[in-house]
Amino acid sequence: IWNHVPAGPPDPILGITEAFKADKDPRKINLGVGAYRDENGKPYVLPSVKAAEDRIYNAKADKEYLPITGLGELNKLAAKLAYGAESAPLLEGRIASTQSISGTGALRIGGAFLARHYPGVKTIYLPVPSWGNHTPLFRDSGLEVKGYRYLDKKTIGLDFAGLKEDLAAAPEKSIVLLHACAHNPTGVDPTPEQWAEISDIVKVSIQVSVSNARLFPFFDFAYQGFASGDTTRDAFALRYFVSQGHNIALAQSFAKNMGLYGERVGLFSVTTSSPEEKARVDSQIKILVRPLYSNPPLHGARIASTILADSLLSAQWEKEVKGMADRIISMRNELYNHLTHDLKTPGEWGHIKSQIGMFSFTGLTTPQAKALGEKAHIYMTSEGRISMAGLNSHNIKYFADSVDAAVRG
Ligand code: PLP
Ligand code: TYF
Repeated sequence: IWNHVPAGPPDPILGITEAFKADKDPRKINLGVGAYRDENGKPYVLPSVKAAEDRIYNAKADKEYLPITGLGELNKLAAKLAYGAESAPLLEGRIASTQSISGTGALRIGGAFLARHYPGVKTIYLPVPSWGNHTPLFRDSGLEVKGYRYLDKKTIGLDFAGLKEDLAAAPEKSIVLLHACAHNPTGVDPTPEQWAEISDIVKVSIQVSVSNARLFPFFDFAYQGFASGDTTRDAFALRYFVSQGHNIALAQSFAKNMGLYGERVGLFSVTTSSPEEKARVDSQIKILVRPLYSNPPLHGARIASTILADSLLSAQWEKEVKGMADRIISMRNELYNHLTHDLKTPGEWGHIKSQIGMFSFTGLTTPQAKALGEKAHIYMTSEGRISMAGLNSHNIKYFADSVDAAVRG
């Protein structure tokens, strides 16, 4: 009966882990998947998460189903974390939200909500390049997917002129996806001044009221705290847009910043114009979620809300996020120094230091990335993206030497 089903390609990112696992060389390094590793290359369970789990265990809570939109306490606390305690839509009770199966689930529910209810053009513009899963995810949720220029391959920096041109040319009332911080895969973020210009283009506010903005911004916020080490600073773009009166949609994830990857904790939210409108939107989100998975998982939601609800525990968590971000930043500096000063590797490597977040878009070509896998047992995406968190003081010299050899061919 399944004779006609063709074999599909492996996932371009998760496929790398398979190749890494099969490699028996002791020097091997996995820089493919974006998951934090500690100084010894090991997964890291945050002490604040362990403390929250102890509390949950000791409370001997039951395992009843959550409501369709998840743990209400988490929805409130997560909105405060992203939008800020002073945010007008938060204070005015007009943010509709649901807990989701991590960031991916938030994007998918968001896509489905927009496909069903957005009154404008059901096309979402993604940066080129964007996270590989964005295209299938939004297409499967019922939106048409197009791109806007983002990375300038020559400078390995932002193609700001191209971005502005493409967003200005996008049809009125289209949707635009923005990485709130720590752009994946490039590590290239707009500056605050550039964000302000992007906000204006999305709004084109000449006479139009913002509720009538030209484009509808959908923020993907998978790395709050991971970029700068400061959750408030990383929320700049999102909060700026909201302060400018934009109506926005938001996908949040606690996979990276709390290290809750496999627990699948995230949120989808959307700002509305009144508590009454919020209630209607909430009711439609429930109607979307119920036939998909009925209600979200419990344990991770309890962990995140336990941390966020307790001022001591959340202060501890903020320090731990900063610890992860700082380790990544120190790896950027070390790698840059090895390549530029020690090895004098041909090329310009400043972007390794200036890029932000989990990833560096190295500028290595697909053949060079392939050669690194085959000859040096170093695994990265074919577009030359490395997860900085896979580097540590034990393997960074070997990595830099191998990059140097690959570049010199
Ligand atoms: N969005 C971006 C840009 C990401 O990089 C990721 C994870 O790598 C996600 C969303 C969603 O991840 P998760 O579903 O694990 O929260
Ligand atoms: O490395 C990346 O860009 C991501 C990581 O369920 C990832 O693709 C892996 C699994 C998952 C979500 C994100």
